[in-house]
Amino acid sequence: MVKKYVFGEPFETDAVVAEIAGEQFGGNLVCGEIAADKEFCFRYTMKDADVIYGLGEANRGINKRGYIYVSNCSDDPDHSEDKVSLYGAHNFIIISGAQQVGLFFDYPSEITFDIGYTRQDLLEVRCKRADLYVYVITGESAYDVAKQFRKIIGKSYIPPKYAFGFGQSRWGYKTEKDIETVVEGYRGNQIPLDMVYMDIDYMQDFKDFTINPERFPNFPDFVKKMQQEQIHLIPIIDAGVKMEKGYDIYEEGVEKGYFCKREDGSDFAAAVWPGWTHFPDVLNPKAREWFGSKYQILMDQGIDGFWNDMNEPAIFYSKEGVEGVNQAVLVYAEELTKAQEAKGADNKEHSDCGNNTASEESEDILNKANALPAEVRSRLEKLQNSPEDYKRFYHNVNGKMVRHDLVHNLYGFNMTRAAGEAFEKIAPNKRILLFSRSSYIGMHRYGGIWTGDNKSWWSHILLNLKMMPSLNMCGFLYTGADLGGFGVHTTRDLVLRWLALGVFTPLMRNHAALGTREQECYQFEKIEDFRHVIRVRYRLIPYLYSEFMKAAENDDLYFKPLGFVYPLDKMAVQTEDQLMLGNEIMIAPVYVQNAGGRYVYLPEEMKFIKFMPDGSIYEEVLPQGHHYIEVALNEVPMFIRKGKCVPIAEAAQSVAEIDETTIQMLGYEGAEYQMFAE
Ligand code: MIG
Repeated sequence: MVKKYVFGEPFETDAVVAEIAGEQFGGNLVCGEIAADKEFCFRYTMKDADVIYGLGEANRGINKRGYIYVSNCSDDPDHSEDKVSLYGAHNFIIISGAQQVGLFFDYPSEITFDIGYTRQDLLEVRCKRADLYVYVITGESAYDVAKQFRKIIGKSYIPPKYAFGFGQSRWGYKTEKDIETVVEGYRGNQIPLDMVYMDIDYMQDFKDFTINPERFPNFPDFVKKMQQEQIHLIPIIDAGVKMEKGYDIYEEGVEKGYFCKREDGSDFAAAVWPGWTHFPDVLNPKAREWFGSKYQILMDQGIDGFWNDMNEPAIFYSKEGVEGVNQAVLVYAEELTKAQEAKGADNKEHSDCGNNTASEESEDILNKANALPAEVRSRLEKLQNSPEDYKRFYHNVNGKMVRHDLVHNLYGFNMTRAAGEAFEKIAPNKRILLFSRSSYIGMHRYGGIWTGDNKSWWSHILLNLKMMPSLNMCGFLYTGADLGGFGVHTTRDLVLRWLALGVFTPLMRNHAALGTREQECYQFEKIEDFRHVIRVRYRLIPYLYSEFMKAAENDDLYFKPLGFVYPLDKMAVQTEDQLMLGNEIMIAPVYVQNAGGRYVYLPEEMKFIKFMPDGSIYEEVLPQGHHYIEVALNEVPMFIRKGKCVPIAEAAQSVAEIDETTIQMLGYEGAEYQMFAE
């Protein structure tokens, strides 16, 4: 059952699509209590056995207990354990214990989930303004509650089938040649591949929807040539539109008033990759339609997939911010001059008697002046994504000016919605690949997400795994992380182990940051190991695609925590490093360096499967309980649930080349599998 409570004057976020009559809150809740005065606060005392699920793309565990999380879409590339905000804002939690209660706080600005951080047994959700909708969902189980929530937020986005293939990306591919090298590296080594991603360097001066003509002299031909090799090129689109005379999108946006504005009505300027930019006002339906229509420029050149970046929106600095620092620099410069003058004076004063020591006072000034670069640097750093800047611009929402910080968490959602809504018009019968960095619940209807700038750390394999079911609860099915790790140098074993998890995530993409060690699969020794792992993905695609489609169609989860399937099994509920996938399998990747295997917990008897490097499949029935499984670096493990089976095809070089007539069933004898019928 779903109840919708209205507090104050909520902003219509369009997260929920079901028509539910809102009620004024009468003071009674199925669990916990609400104080809504000027500020809003939900409070609930957690019982020992309560598990708190949800929050989508958030740090830490599947069970969110024991920390604090703040929905405040942030461009922060350091996903260390202490971080409370990442790129998304997914304000849905499930309290699962004696009662099963889902809570969705539909509030587009900063909101805090203190889940046993301040006080170990206290769950507190608070935000500054008591203007929001709170949806309260009760059900039989956490799984049931999640599915009810998914029903009210509308169907999840479905990508084209090729997007279930493997993709290679790297910040730093600049030219046709760079991309051809990648394709040769894969095709030449018979490693399957369906997509190459184009990061910001394909653009002319980082201008959205442009192509650098020197690097890509005939782009449509190049796209075609790639398509003949079954490779889809996926360009990045950034939120900021470069301010440059003669750039049509900039000029049109200014003329039509489609950029975010300052209080005085002038267009707000922020520096991002292209230098000074304006942000399209994607919360204004007209501007959204306009910005979305621009994707056609690239679609007309053969492009059928995009990734949207920098849409928190990320800001390096604003005009106002720089002025602030300029002021500081001036003050310091003045101090520096004074100090030098003082030193000069001292020198003069003392030179007669041969004493060169500066007076204490001037020494003090000198020390201050010497500290200038560091201090200015830190001030400059503070300009990045500064909360002050988010108060400096406005959206035009149905004629009303709404200050950005009050709706901050909706920007990435609406940028992606701009594209998604446009695709429905431009190519109504075609699925276009689309995923975004920043998001709010509701965006799951228009695109997927990737989890942003992780690092080549072992702990981030596990973080990737834990985020997946939480994202599914919030509607995001087409998701995945930068495999091999984005930031810092990776290692061969890390890439292999991470790929063995990526084999199962709908979005399977290797991506790395500029300046880091090259991590394409052909860069390492014993390429055959990489070939094998990626081939396993392609063998599984008929199954993974079928389960994805079923989940999308039925508002179901593709990835589930074990506790959703075995809620009465305490051990299963506590398992944070294994996942259920679809209806048939459980995954348990290895995420520890130098480990030759790992411990797993089987809530029931299962068939342990290993895809062996020689192409054979190892099968062993294991009873319910704890086991240590050996898994070599070049093997891919998974488990098939008792009495079930999954379809496995022969591997292929691309999704289009998978031969469905080669499908065989793997698993328990006599079991049947129902393939999703298109
Ligand atoms: O400020 O486009 O998360 O995937 O490679 C960095 C360059 C901008 C951040 C994205 C990352 C991408 C990078 N971008």
